Amino acid sequence: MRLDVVTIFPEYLEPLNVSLVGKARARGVLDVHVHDLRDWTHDRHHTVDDTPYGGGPGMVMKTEPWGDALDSVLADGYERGSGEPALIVPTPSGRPFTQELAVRLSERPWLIFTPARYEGIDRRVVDEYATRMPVYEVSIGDYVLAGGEAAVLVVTEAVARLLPGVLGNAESHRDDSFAPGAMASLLEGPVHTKPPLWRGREVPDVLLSGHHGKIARWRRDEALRRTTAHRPDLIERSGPGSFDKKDREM
Ligand code: 6GU
Repeated sequence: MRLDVVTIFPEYLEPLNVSLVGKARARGVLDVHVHDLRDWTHDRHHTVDDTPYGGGPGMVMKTEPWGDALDSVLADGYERGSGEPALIVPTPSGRPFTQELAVRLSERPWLIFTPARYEGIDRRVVDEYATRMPVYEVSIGDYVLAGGEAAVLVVTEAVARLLPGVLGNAESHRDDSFAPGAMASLLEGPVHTKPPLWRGREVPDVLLSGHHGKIARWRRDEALRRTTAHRPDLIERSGPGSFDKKDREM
């Protein structure tokens, strides 16, 4: 998969060299290109923003640098046969970024990210590229960041770990919170490892019992307890009866 990021803070994307995403790059699973938006400015001050039409606070990112940057990135990718691009526009007014969207994005060959600073990018830029490729405007949560770069790191990590050959153990995302399947819509419960006794605290007996049926039921009960406490909305959303008492007792 090819990833392009156009930003005024290329150094903000340094974490893409580390850990799981860094390893995916080293293995050739991910081909990452980070670009400085100011490379496509032509004035002495490398201006990327201007005052908003209609008034109001803050500044808006200008059309021309973004247009020239995206044209250049697209030309390079097409030349190299990178496949069909999709544009990912991080914005607090986007659709929620979910595991389902991460899975869909992980199936695409080429993602181009446009993290903005200030009050966002002139709307005409998104409208222009939306005529040429799928555009996903995404928000990573109900809070406001100073810019989209942190969201690019979030989306990239969620997508990269789904790519074949990135996670050591292919089963590792089977039980993820939010993964489809039997535990769908439940958060993962607690986990334990050796030693069996630490500062007077024991690992729950059931986990040492070797009784796989009992272990599976305990894990499901704990997942349900945790979901009820932290995300009651996930239980509501799954519909009445999904997690009633009878079901829980299996
Ligand atoms: Cl993608 N960008 C910004 N600036 N703030 C956010 C966000 C994105 N997602 C949630 N808050």
